Amino acid sequence: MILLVSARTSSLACRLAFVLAGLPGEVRDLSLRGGEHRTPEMLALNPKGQVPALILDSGETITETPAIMLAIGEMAPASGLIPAEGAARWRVMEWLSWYAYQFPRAFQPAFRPAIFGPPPAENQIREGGLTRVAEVLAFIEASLGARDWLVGEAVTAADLTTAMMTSFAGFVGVVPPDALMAHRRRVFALPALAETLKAEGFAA
Ligand SMILES: N[C@@H](CCC(=O)N[C@@H](CS)C(=O)NCC(=O)O)C(=O)O
Repeated sequence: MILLVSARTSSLACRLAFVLAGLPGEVRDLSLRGGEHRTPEMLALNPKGQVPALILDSGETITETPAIMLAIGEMAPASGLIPAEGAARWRVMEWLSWYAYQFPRAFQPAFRPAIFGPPPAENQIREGGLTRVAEVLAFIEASLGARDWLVGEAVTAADLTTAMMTSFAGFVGVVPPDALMAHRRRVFALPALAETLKAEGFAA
């Protein structure tokens, strides 16, 4: 099994899940700048030309963060990343679906406003994105309350997409609420993640 990622991109969340799950296989870090995700070989594996992508031993490729998280969680049930059943499972899927909508809606205009409109509109588009980033973080903060983890008593896939978004907020210059910084510290302190976080360029 191979997980295709690129350091300092949203693929971080699936990369953390893959490592926490302890699945056999390789994490392959592609340079987006170098176009490594769009070589003929990579496009044959994933015509979307994006990371993350999970290449199964069968040769099938699974894309989209929520689907990859589900695959990883189901292949490693003991990890608890995707709870086995009931409301906890549905709640994690709810967070992942919400992430899949909110991340491009909020963070992409903040990162790359030029994709969404011509130069005169860029600043306004960026500002709109930054406002939505702050709203997304405030919503997570309110949902987390005084708890350590978003769902249940241990880390789940929902905490990994959240920790990634908390990091990305910093990249676009939005200061995350203290509670989310503390939440990210809890995620990043998981011993299994130390090497991966170093490889992604996060200080120990
Ligand atoms: N909907 C996808 C989005 C993946 C995505 O946007 N990946 C970006 C990195 S953050 C990418 O590969 N960009 C390179 C490109 O589109 O050429 C998911 O949630 O996994």
